[in-house]
Amino acid sequence: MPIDPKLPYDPANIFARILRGELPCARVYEDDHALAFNDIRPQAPVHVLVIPKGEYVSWDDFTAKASDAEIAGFMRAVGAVTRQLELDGPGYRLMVNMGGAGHQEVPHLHVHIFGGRQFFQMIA
Ligand code: DGP
Repeated sequence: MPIDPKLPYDPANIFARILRGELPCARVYEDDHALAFNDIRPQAPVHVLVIPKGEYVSWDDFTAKASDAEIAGFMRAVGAVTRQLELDGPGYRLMVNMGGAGHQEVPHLHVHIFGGRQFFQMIA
């Protein structure tokens, strides 16, 4: 069910609970700015989600409200995950779903990293 990206941050959302250690995850990477873990419904041989540690509903919320340091730290973390997984050689795909039309389901910003296979031109 897609979310309404204009709703206030819900601290009970699944990724908030993973961040607080209340729910388990298959952790791939963590630093001061971000946590990365395997997607529970993988759509590629590698399917990792990277989430910021701050409380941001969506990409829109994050880019409007996060500090430059948070944004830089998060972007660097996404890059670090891809290199740790050795995806930088073969290449990979990043995706962010934003709000209802983007079919975002979890109301805490997450970047999808897809890898481990060849991707093709994406239209929808
Ligand atoms: P999106 O549609 O962009 O909001 O993607 C949400 C993703 O989150 C989807 O690929 C499945 C994944 N997901 C949902 N619940 C959980 C969970 O409890 N654990 C993990 N690891 N992934 C989850």
